[in-house]
Amino acid sequence: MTPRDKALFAALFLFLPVIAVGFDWALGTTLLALVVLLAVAWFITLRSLARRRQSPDYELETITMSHFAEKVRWCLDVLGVEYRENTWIGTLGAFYLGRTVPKLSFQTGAVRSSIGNSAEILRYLWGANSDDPAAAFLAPSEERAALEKQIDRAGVSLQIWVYYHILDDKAVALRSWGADDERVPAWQRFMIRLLFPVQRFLIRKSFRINDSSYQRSCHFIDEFLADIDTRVSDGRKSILGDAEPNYTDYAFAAIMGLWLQPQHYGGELGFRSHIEDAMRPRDMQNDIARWREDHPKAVAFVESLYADRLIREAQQA
Ligand SMILES: N[C@@H](CCC(=O)N[C@@H](CS)C(=O)NCC(=O)O)C(=O)O
Repeated sequence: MTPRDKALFAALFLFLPVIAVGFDWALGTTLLALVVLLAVAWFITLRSLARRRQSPDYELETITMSHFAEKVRWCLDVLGVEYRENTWIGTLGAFYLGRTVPKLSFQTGAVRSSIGNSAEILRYLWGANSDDPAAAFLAPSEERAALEKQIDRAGVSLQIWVYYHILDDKAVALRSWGADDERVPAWQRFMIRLLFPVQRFLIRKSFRINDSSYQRSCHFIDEFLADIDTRVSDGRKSILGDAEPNYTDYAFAAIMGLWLQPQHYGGELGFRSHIEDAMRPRDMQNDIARWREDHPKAVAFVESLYADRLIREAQQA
């Protein structure tokens, strides 16, 4: 069963009592409806087992705008494997299904397995492809793992930074969550508009969005950018000084892409709901201008990786 099927069935099971009461069904009719639902769910499970060979190697579950999904997407692109992207609306999956994105699914023997959390996904991709020379950029080391931790922490700080700025602007928040993204199923785009106040409340609470968390996040991002700015100021191709970029460089660019919004953000399959500069709240624009000005080498590093990505994808097309 695909995640979408699972969500649909979960909703149907959840609403069955309401439907039964609404239509004044007798107990027998309600039980019959329940049996039919279970039978259909079973049929879909069997069918998906039989059809497993038709699935692409990898399926990546994402939302419209996710820098952690971008990190994995970029590595899949560099690895050169085939994958399909399933784009969900932002926040619904997290708060109603308890899953985060990115989530990667793949065939393991007779079953399809999946794994969440970008760092673990990259470790899996390395483990599964380590005999392929094209996967060398994914090889982990102590130094890379330490840098990745910092990058991911900056990713969380950026989530707080984004939400601090956009939650009071419904149009921008809805667009960031994918309300205008045609790849997202229409029912999810409808639900996010309906549930907007609830989602906003849940996000505020779970990320503890307030003045001091915003200040702390900005401080961390600033310090981290300053550190990277110094490291790459000698024109190196990789933050850790390797001859070629590795996964930590793509991860850094992907995570910082959230605020830099390079033209090619999301690569071939990613972000399609651009937020124009002028649409961003004024204070957000000010932070961006300040980071750009204070950390020009780090910004140039990200932009050059995105430019290379564009060239590489044009060559592959
Ligand atoms: N540590 C996780 C963080 C993932 C995360 O926070 N993802 C956000 C999007 S950037 C998410 O899942 N949001 C849930 C949703 O919007 O449904 C990772 O590295 O994958």
